[in-house]
Amino acid sequence: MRVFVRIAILPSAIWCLAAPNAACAHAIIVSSSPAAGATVSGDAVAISLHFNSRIDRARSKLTLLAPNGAAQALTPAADAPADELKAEAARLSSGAWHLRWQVLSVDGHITRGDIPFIVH
Ligand SMILES: [Cu+2]
Repeated sequence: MRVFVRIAILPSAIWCLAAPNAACAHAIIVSSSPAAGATVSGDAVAISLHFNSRIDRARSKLTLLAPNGAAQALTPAADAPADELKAEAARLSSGAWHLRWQVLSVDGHITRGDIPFIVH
């Protein structure tokens, strides 16, 4: 299982590198459903991304990429815990999908990643 994480370097990131402590708490993904590389059955998928710190949900994005490359924005559920993004995806065709996430953590840093999964 491999999850790619890129950290956007903002001016405050320099401070972050100089002081790698509690002031540097950008959001790293801890676990996800579906997991990277997972195969899921059926055409409806409950999406849940768990991060190591609180995130700013209003400034975070979830995008589903279909097997044909079409992108669809998902609206994160408002009632999820402060360190999770949850969404529902329905009517998924069979094939190779990607879930792209971008989150803003409370320390002001943006992290992003891409979770590939198969709908069977
Ligand atoms: Cu940070």
